[in-house]
Amino acid sequence: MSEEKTKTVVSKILETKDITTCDATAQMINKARRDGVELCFDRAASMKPCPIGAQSACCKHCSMGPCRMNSNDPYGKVGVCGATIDTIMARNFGRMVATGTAAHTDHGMAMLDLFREVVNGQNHDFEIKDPEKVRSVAASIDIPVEGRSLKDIANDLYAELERTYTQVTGEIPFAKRVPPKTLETWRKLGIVPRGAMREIMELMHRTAIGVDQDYENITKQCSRTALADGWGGSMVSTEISDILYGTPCPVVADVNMGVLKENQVNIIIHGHEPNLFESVIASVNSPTLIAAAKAAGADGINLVGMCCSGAEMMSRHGIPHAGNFTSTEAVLVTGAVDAMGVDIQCIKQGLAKVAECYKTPLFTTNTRCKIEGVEHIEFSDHDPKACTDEIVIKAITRFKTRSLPVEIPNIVNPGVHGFSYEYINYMLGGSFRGSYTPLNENIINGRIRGVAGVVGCTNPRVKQDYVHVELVKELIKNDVLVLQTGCSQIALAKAGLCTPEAACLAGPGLSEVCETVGMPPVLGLGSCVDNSRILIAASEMVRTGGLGNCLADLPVAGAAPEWMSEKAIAIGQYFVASGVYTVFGVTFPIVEETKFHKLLFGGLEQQGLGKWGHAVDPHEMAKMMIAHIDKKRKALGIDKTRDRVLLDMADRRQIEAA
Ligand code: SF4
Ligand code: MSK
Repeated sequence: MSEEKTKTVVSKILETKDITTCDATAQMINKARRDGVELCFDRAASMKPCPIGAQSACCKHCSMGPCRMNSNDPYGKVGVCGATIDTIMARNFGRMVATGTAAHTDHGMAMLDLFREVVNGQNHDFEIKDPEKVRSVAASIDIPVEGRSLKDIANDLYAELERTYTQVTGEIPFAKRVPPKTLETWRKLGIVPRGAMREIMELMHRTAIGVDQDYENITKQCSRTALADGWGGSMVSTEISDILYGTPCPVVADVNMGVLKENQVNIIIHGHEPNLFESVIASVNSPTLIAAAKAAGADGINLVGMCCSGAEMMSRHGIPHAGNFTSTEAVLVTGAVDAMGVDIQCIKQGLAKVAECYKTPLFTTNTRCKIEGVEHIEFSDHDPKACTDEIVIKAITRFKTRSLPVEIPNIVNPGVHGFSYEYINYMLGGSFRGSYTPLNENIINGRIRGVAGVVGCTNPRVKQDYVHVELVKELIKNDVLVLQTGCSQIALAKAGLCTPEAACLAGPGLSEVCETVGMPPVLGLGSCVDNSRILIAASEMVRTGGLGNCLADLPVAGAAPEWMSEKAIAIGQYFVASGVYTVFGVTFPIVEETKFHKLLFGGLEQQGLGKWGHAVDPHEMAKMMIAHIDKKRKALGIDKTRDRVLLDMADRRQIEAA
């Protein structure tokens, strides 16, 4: 590396202990610095965020601007067109929701395209792996299943789910899964989604110059669009992935950079859609390619995941996982990665430079996501192995010609992952009468105080993994059961909290339940589109009874402590619109004490929905979430039962029998 380049990096140096709590990533940051290679952490340190943009107080929606508001006196001026601070912030927020929703729904549509072709017999490279799930999803939206062939049911299911995207009037199919009282609130507010394409289009239209200039009206369309994501595109994506590749059930999987093997051909797949990854699994198991790897001097081929497709494959197949979003460049610093294949979403352009520095072949594979200067090997559902075999062959060549020293952090964290909604049902109720009744009973009797969904990204603007881990530790210590997805799940896995043994860190009530059932206090559900599993689980809690009539009644809360993507804003808004108190960390794109702020952080709750919260400190965040859970317990009249947490033998037998 050139001396000049090294100096640039060192001049902006931050102590690794201030950057990450992940020891493997810290080791690689130090190595990158020695090598003079810049990572996202260095770029974050040298790129000061624009304070006006951070508060969403600027607009560039037309060429009369850009217009910047003064956040100290937000009502002191308006844009050239007269737009107020509330209009500007609501429009900016709306466009984030639209983008995030578009990402998840486009992903879901790709899954649905493949499903259609499999059902029509136009694609023989993939198949339906979980026929029971075809029937259960179909039945959940009133498609007759009794006495019908799988093909007929699947055809009808496709036709119904296509409406999630294309329908111009009416309600999306999965609205039928929404608890009736929640749906009634949505209908009253006019926010039941029609079809995702229509909602995204309308939101983009309404946020243009001179269209919707009423922040409350814009926010309604934000909710309607976000709901088309959570109960639409994301849910379709999860359900079809389960149908085509199998519904997850718990598997033991290793997480962290130590899953790379010096004497093997290491291949990392990173992104979001499972199709690429599933095909790579087939390629790395090809006897011909294994023989080629051995002929090149390797002991074998080692397939590893990262980010969300990694989380999905870990949950479904137990494939090892090397790290979350902020570690995707750092893992290349090991020098041990012989190829990285990426598809869509959260793929940093910075990967290209780091890959070049460490001579790792990087491949884009999806026509929607190319990177300037990076080799593209198009992945096709019709000949999937053409792409994935080539990636493996190029990885073998790189292994054979490895010329840089390899340094793999010797850290591996085993854990249990793959808690689908269906498995939680089975785990709690047993195979004969799977149900959420034991969960509800344990919430009512106070052993479990409530349930929290802790999800989302990591962000180099905050210490990697720290907020996730501290928040979750505090929640479980207070008997809050935690459900996880995405990069957050990987942070907790690295901290060792995805093991049944971690029950010892939970409060007395939650640890008792965990020990009885044999589950961790932190349940990993998969990738970021799999947040839809949390919606389904929450709906089942309402249906099971005893915890109110709608999602907003439940003693639950959500958090994305280190969020960074617009997808996270869409997810947050669909949880809020579904009735969940949702707390974000890092920063929130809003000027406090404005009318728009008051609407998102309080007004929506008064309309019968949930509300947003924001805190940077994980302990403060936990306090806010627990206070909300306690508020809901009180409203349900179950607040007194929490006094009874020390269990005698009779109590234990009751849990076991439940
Ligand atoms: Fe300025 Fe209005 Fe144009 Fe936005 S839309 S840039 S506030 S003039
Ligand atoms: S990958 S959206 S950084 S969770 Fe889904 Fe992770 Fe957030 Fe991307």
